[in-house]
Amino acid sequence: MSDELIGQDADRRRALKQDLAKYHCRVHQPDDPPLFTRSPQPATQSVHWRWEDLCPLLERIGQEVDLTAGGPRRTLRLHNPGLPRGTTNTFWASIQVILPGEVATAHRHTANALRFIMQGEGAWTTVDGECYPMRTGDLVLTPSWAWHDHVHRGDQPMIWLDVLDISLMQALEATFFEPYTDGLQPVDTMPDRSWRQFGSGLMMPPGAQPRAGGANPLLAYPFDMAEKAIAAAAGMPGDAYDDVALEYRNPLGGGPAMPTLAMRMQLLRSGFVGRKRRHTGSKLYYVMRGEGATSVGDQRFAWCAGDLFTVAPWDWHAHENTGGQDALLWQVNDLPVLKSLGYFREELA
Ligand code: GTQ
Ligand code: FE2
Repeated sequence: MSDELIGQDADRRRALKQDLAKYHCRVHQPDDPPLFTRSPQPATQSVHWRWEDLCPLLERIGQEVDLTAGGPRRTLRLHNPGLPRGTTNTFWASIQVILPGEVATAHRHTANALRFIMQGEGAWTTVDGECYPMRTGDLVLTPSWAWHDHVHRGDQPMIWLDVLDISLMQALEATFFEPYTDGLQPVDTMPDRSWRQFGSGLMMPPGAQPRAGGANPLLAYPFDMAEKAIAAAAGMPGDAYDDVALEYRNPLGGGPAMPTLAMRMQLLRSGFVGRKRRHTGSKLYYVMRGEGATSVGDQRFAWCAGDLFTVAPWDWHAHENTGGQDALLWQVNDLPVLKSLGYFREELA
């Protein structure tokens, strides 16, 4: 088409814009962004948060931000500068601070939530009446619409990573929230109920059923179990990209631990240099131990214990252990969403 014809078409499109608007219709405009790109062009950025920066900020919000009954949690939100809100395009990650003697009152929401304990002990979370102690490295799930509250009886501040599929829930306009009327919910006399039934991962009650809505019946994955599993897997040859990685699974059917979020523990042994890959879906890493570096796009994140970083969708990335010790990473990602909808793609270097 000649420039002249293209110009005429553009003029007609612009004129149509006015006439169509009152009927809530439009045609593609010359200055609209393209409908499709050959590959993803994410707004989400790959970001590195250093523990040395986070630590004083957590101390500060502990002192300066109140935790009130029925109010929001006291959290430091990990904000993605490429997005209006959230840590990635599907989930929010925040570090929650709870001080000795404090309680975070009960509520429930449609967002799926999980907690990975960063530091501290003596806090308990109750999920639909089941009470779980929280220790460093434990993973505790709060499935969609489960009542939950947190109580801290220890004598040191307690911090954990919260991850919720808020951006996804908001995009789907499926937000529901309900505060509990009475502060804290009643606690079952038998603690750790789901762990007692499903915690071995190998054996479970005959005829075991998922929770309401098909959710994972197991609510807690303690660190000592994850550590033993990783140690056993480390006897096998490593993976060229991830060295030794294990995913937390739903014991009923073996799917991801949550419908929208998958979690992994990953060991990068001293000297490991991983290969590069990229895939759709976003992920967040938390460094539990060791030192290393992850190249992401044209950035290089040199990380150590306590750091967190995201890998944005379709960003090339590779991990390496640069320290003299094994490195232990914990990961959460939204791959279950991509995979269940047929949007997962991966490219290996
Ligand atoms: O602890 O229930 O980081 O409801 C965000 C929303 C934590 C929680 C968050 C929440 C919670
Ligand atoms: Fe919550």
